[in-house]
Amino acid sequence: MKEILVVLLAVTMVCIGLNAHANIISTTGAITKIDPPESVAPGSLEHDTVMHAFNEVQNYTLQETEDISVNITAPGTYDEEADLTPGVIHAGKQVCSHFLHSDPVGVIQDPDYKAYEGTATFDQKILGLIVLLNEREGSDNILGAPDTDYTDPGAMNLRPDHEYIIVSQDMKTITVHTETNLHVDQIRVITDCTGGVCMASTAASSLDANLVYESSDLAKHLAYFLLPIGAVIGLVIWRRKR
Ligand SMILES: [Ca+2]
Ligand SMILES: [Ca+2]
Repeated sequence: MKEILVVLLAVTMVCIGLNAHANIISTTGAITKIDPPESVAPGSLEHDTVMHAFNEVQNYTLQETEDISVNITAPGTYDEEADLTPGVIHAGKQVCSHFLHSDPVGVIQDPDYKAYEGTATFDQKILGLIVLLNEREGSDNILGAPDTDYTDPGAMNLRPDHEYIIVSQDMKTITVHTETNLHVDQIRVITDCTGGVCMASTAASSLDANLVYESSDLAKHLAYFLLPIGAVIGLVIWRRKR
């Protein structure tokens, strides 16, 4: 019996280690989750009513020279640059990253624009948001999706009286209202992937009404469920043979 417990514990630990990742688990309004696109360069992923959101790197440990400066690090409403709560995510931290992108069809001149509003919820806590171009540049090489082209980056910039971001008290949901014309509006969200999130991820996915549950998640969670059972059966058979 003691051996069975040890095997169960060991398999559970493997599950936690392998599944250190963070997901966009639900979206509302204009924000729609997609797989990482080929490009988010201006003109390459356009839509007049959809702000696209996708996961970038997963479970990445920031290296020695890779401190990441961010613009928002606390719950609250941000509708101008003066509201920002800047900070640094330091080397050694395990992070996941996510990207939001709006780009209206064609080129719209001031004062016209397309407005996008919606929410995105993550299964892990947000460490920081990048909404300004200064911080955005330099983070693409570290946190960008490996096969996505980030040429000619943009940022949200929080135009006063027009644009805002609300970060929820639990640091897991953002509400975005952005207005885009000439260029693109882009936001990078960095979440905490310290340790593992196997149990947390499963619980969050099954609790959420509008969850984005991919077939790969289902297969993974099924594997996590079956692995310990298989291990125990194997151990019992092995002990009976001795
Ligand atoms: Ca455009
Ligand atoms: Ca804008």
